[in-house]
Amino acid sequence: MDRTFVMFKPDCLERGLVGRILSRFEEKGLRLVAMKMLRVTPALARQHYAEHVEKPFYHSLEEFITAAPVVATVFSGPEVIRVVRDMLGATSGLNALPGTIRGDHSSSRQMNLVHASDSLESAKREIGIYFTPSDMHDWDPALACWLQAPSEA
Ligand code: FUP
Repeated sequence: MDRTFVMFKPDCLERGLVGRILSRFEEKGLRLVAMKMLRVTPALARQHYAEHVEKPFYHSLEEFITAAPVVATVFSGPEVIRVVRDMLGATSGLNALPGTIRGDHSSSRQMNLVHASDSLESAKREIGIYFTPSDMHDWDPALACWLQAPSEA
């Protein structure tokens, strides 16, 4: 099963939305396999957002992502990288469709509540930044047999 890195950003904590949004992933049937709370430092922000460091919005993005703690998680599930990105919606909450997490709760391009990996390669890279292999807890929920047919596995 694939894994994806999902981070509840400072606005999510400040607005008290972590529980509600985490529940949406649980209700979808995704499996939580790692979770930790931390404060992103400027150095960690530069590592996480390496592809954006030279962009004009980077300074503001770094200030935002370091402004309060985050909750870093890993979820597993079938096609989980695409499924979580679809659940988040477009990057800007103003463009994200109603029914998506950002569409329902965000009106901002920067304060878009949750980050999720956009490819297998970035999932591996981002999980490696925040977690060690011993932080991962693969487990088989008793209800798994009611989430997918055996033929789909
Ligand atoms: P996403 O993959 O949806 O998280 O979005 P991007 O990788 O394109 O952007 C990374 C983060 O930079 C986003 F969470 C929002 C932020 N951002 C800005 O603050 N301003 C911009 O103009 C574009 C992105």
